[in-house]
Amino acid sequence: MAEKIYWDKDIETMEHDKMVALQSERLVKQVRHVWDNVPYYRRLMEEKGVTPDDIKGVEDLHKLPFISKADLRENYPDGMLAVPKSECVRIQSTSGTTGKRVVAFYTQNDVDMWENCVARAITAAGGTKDDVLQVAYGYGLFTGGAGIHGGSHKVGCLTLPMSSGNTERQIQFMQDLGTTILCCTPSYAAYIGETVKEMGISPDELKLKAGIFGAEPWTEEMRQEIEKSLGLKAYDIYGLTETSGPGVAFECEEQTGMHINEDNFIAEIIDPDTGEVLPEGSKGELVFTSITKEAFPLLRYRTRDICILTRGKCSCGRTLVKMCKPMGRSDDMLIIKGVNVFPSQIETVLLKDFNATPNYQIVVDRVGNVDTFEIKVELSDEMFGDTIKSVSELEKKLSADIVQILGIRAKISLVEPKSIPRSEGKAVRVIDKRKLV
Ligand code: ADP
Ligand code: K
Ligand code: ZN
Repeated sequence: MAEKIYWDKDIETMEHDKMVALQSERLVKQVRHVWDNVPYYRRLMEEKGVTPDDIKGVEDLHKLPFISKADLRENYPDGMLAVPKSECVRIQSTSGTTGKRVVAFYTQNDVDMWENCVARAITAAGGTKDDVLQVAYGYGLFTGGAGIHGGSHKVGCLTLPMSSGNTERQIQFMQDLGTTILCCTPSYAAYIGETVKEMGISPDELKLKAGIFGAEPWTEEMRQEIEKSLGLKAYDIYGLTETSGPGVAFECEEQTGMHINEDNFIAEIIDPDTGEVLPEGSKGELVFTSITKEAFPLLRYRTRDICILTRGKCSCGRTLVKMCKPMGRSDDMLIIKGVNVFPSQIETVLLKDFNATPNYQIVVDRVGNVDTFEIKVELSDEMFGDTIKSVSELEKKLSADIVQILGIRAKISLVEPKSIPRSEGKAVRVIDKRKLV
C-alpha cells in the first residue's frame, strides 16, 4: 500500500492562485465576524478608518490594524471572545514565557481545525495509524500536550499521553510499547537523549523513527545532536496559543523550513519598528491572521517572532509557503553593553565549535552602570576528566568565537556535568538579573 504522505492533499498541494482565492473568501467573512462580535477590534478598525466593506481580499489585509499581546492582556480573559461563551468547549493558555498569560478560547470547530493541522504535521513526519506516538509535551493549559494528542488521534496513531517529566519512565514506555514517534520540546528531547545514553541503551534498541519537536527555538546543530542520540529524524513544528497551538506550521522531509497552514492562517512579515509589510524573503516580525477560527479570531496578530517567509518549489510537493526557524523573538533579544544578542547566536557557537552538550545558561547583570555577561557551559563527563590545559584552551576558543560573532566579550564559565538544571518543557536559557530590580 502506498504510504499516505499528505493529510489533506487538496489543500497542501493547492495552486497558489487558488489558495489566495480561498484565503480572500475566508478573510472577508472573518473580518465581518470580528466587526460584528468584538467591540474592541471594531474600535481599532474605526480608529484606522476601515470598515468591513474595505476588505475585499488578501490584497486589502494591510489596511487592518494590528493586534499585539498588550491588546490581549488588556482584554484578559475574554474581552476578545467572538462567540457566546456557551459555544466554547475549551480554553488553553500561553506558558507565560514573556509575562502575564493569555487565555485562548476554542469552539469545537476550532479544536477540529487545530487538530487537523497537527495531523498534517504528523503525516508529513511519516506518521500513520500504524505508529505509536508518545506525547511528552506537558498536558494542561499549555497547548503542546493537548494539540499533539488530538492530532495523533485524528491520524489514528496509538497515542501515549505521557506528559513531560519522569524521564526514565518515558524511556521505559518507549521500550515496552515500541514508540516510533516522540513529540516534546527540543530541550526535553535532548535531555531524553542524554538519559538514554546514561541508562546504557543504544538508539538502535529503540524503535523511534521520527520526532516532532517545537514550542521553543532550537538550532540545526541541536537537531543533529538529537537525531544522533535518539536515532530518529527530527521535524520542527511551530505554533502559538493565540492562533491555536502547535501546527500553525510544520516541517516536511526536506527539513528546510516549516510549511504554514495557509488555508487557516495568513502570514505576513513586517518591519517591527514601522509596521510596514515587507516583501517575501525579507527578515522581520511574523504576523498571523486567523481566517477560520470562530471563538478567538485574531486579525494581524504580531507574534514578535523574527522570521523569513519563502515560497519556492518543495520536493515534498506541498505548495504552502515556508517559514524559516524563528530566529528568536523580538522580546527574547538581549541588549548587553548596547549590543543586540539573541540566545540562538550563542547556541550556534557552543554547539558547533565546542561540541558541547546543549546545556548552557546566559547570565546578565549590571554592576554599577556596566552590564556583565556570563555564559555558563556545562562540560561533558569526558571533558570533565580532561587536563586543565585542554579545558582552558577550550575556554579561550569559545571566548574568541563569541567575540567574533557578537562583537562583545563574555565571561565563559565551564561548569561541572549536571550542574545546569534540565528542562522538561521550554528551557530557561537566560537569567537577566537586571530585570529583577
Ligand atoms: P509563550 O508566549 O508564553 O511561550 P506559547 O506557549 O503559546 O506561549 O508559545 C508560543 C511561542 O513559542 C511562539 O511565539 C514562539 O516564540 C515559540 N515557538 C513555538 N514553536 C517554535 C519553534 N518551532 N521554533 C521556535 N520557536 C517556537
Ligand atoms: K492505531
Ligand atoms: Zn515540503
